[in-house]
Amino acid sequence: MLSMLQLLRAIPTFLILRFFLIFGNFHNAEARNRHYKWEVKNEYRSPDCFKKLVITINGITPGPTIQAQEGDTVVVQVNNTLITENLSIHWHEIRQIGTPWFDGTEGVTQCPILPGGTFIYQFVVDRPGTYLYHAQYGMQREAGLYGLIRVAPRDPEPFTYDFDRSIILNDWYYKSTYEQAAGLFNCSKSPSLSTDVCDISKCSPFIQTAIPGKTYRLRIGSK
Ligand SMILES: *[C@@H]1O[C@H](CO)[C@@H](O)[C@H](O)[C@H]1NC(C)=O
Ligand SMILES: *[C@@H]1O[C@H](CO)[C@@H](O)[C@H](O)[C@H]1NC(C)=O
Ligand SMILES: *[C@@H]1O[C@H](CO)[C@@H](O)[C@H](O)[C@H]1NC(C)=O
Ligand SMILES: [Cu+2]
Repeated sequence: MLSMLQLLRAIPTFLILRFFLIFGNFHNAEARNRHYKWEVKNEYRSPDCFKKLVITINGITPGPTIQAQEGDTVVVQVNNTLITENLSIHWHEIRQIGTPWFDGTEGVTQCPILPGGTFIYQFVVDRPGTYLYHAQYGMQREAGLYGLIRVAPRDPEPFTYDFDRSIILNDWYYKSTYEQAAGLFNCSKSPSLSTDVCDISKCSPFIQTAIPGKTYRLRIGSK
């Protein structure tokens, strides 16, 4: 008797679940808006054991990965919480058809986002693939202000894999980017992986483990 009652109670839940499953599938076929809220600020980080002032988005560098599907509209509210620096963000290889003012080229297609200011970028990702976004102001990109945009295709992918991994290549200096800017991308100022600057026994560089027999998709971002 009790189990019958539980079954009856479960029916509405089941129906609601079904409804969402159907609704979810239906929704997937349509272009959607992908909303992001970012807070950009200066913080201390030591990704390879060397502590330095970096620029984070919502506390992390590289910044959050934007996930969307072909044809979706990406909406990113960017709050500039840097104390003294202007800011703008470029969405690399996104064509900005009909929205050139969201391309992020500071001083050309937009005024910079002033310290304490907010700007909402809104653009369509019309082609599937993996893209980069990065700061387009000063050397903020080298200070950590960059990340990935993953745009899934509408049609199923023609290949299968067990894991989907991303690697972004970016310049990284131990001197602050303000000092570094004086020598303008002077490579002889970049660090080596010697133990005097980085104790590898305590803090290794990035390692990607792999399980034998599994297929990995690697998305590599660089510019
Ligand atoms: C960004 O700034 C707007 C306007 O000042 C504010 O409403 C919002 O809460 C801020 N968002 C974040 C993530 O700090
Ligand atoms: C920030 O941008 C404003 C408007 O373009 C400009 O007047 C100001 O000089 C810039 N500030 C810095 C520190 O570059
Ligand atoms: C690059 O940095 C090195 C070492 O600090 C310095 O000797 C050299 O003059 C710099 N080159 C330029 C073009 O600034
Ligand atoms: Cu770019």
